[in-house]
Amino acid sequence: MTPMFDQIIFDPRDVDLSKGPLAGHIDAETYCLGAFNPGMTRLPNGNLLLMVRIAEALRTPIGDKHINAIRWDGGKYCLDAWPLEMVDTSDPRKFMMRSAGWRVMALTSLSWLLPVELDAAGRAVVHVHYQDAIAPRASYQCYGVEDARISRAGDRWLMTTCSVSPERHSTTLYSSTDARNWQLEGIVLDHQNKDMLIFEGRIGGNYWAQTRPLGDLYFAYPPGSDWRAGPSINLATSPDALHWKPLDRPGIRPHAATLATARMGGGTPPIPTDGGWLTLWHGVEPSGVVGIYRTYWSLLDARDPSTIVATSDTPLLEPAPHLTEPIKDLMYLDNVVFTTGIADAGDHYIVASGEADLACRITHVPKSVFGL
Ligand code: MAN
Repeated sequence: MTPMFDQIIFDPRDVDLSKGPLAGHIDAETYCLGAFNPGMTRLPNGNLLLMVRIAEALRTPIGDKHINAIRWDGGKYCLDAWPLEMVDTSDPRKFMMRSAGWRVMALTSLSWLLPVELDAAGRAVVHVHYQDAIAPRASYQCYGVEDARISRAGDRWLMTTCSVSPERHSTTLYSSTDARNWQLEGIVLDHQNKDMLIFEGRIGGNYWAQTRPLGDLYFAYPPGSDWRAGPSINLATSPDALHWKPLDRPGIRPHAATLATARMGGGTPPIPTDGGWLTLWHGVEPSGVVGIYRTYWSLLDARDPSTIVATSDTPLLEPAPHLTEPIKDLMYLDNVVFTTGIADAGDHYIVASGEADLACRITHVPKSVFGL
């Protein structure tokens, strides 16, 4: 596929942290590690809204044989100092505690959400709404709010985010009647759930969502099975978007025939099309510390989204080093494209992704790619 438009639209150089929610709260210099993984929706004025994940990190996290992490603490922010000998810092996004009997980590940055308004075509930034930034507000988000996904649901908007804390790593919901002022509705999926996408439309009166429970224990499919055990995209339904019942049937699963999608998770909220629900998702090929993230697509049956009507094993989007070339000095990992938003634009879709956990990438994809 040759996209009609494929560019980095917003990156850390565009972020003014002195206008952000942490400004003045931390007695240490911070910088923008990444401005990425943007949720996206169309605003009432026709423009596009990106909810950009700003990962704000300490300029000098290590000192005096300790590594520091930022934490929200009831309206204030504080630094926690961990002795270096206690931690493993090989993943640039996090550090792992060595002594725990299971995997325990802390983050090298704290994320919050910055509303960035684009023009209707998604080609240029129109305004950055610092005053409407979303920062942690509850103890279950004390390590940050990440990876917004926005769905239009009738006359309101629903936004899922990943909330990070020692209490749990959960999915939280925000709602809005104008996509500008967001109300925190609380946790909707418990520990080890992120990448929750609410369908843009109801089925049988219910809300539907793709979910992605994440653990480190899975049961093997029998030898010769089409499927590979591991993180997959499941489905859930809800009468009110707050209380969710997992669907008994599986959703999108890793195929045994390829390692390219050995791990997977939802990307964009499923949107209705003539061919069924269009969903973009990420597949991860194990490689190095983080893996190679690519974007794939599927069309799901309009009345039974557990049935896949069409899909392709050719990636829709791959990491694009040529796009991040001008900001390569800011890169701290590579081989990641993480698609998080989609908007209809007539003969094509505008697709929003995080590139390399660093910047926001906008790609225009002709509908014909999906047979639409
Ligand atoms: C993973 C990555 C990070 C993220 C943490 C916590 O390690 O997706 O970017 O901060 O999970 O959600």
